[in-house]
Amino acid sequence: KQAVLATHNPHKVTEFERIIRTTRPDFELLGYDGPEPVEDGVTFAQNALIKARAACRHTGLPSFADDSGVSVDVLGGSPGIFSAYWAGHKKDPVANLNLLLDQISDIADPHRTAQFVSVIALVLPDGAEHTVEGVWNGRIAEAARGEGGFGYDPVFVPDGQVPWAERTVGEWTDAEKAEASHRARAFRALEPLLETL
Ligand code: ITT
Repeated sequence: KQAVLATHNPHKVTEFERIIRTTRPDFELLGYDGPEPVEDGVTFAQNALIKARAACRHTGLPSFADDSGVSVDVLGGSPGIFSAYWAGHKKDPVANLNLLLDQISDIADPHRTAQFVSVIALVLPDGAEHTVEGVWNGRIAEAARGEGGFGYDPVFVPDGQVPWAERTVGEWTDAEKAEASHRARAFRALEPLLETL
């Protein structure tokens, strides 16, 4: 069984490989370096579908894509679908998370709630389309910590940790993140559909 993973983000490839390996070692993820469509949707689901459709059209194979980001409650859900380019036209993860820290610098801890969101779209050559969503609740830290993961991981503190030993995702291991993340949650929801490929 195989499907194309339509992303140009190598971190997403590594994370999906790890997520899949634990429950579906037989499943083969094919890379994608075809044309990148314009992501002009207004929701995670629309953008995920745009990417998955383009890959399916280009390869003729079942294709899935992840559109994801961080939604901060006190910012009304921003950066959301604009997470990759929050600080400008160039994808600059450090500038992005510094801008976010700046924007909520006067907000105290209990109000720094946020979600990591991943929507995965699966598009099949016969035209069938599916989307699934994974949400990971947490808070934005006061400062960046840790070198792991990518993007906003150094400033995201997932809920459910022991209060005196809370770590940002940047301080988690790759294996820990692959168990708990928004991406893992979305993928688990997609798994029954992969059975039908
Ligand atoms: P593709 O569109 O090619 O998949 P991309 O990185 O541009 O790659 P998105 O448009 O979905 O993907 O943007 C996702 C952004 O959201 C990403 O660049 C990060 O800034 C943030 N993000 C998503 N998942 C994350 C995670 O697991 N940890 C930290 N930040 C994340």
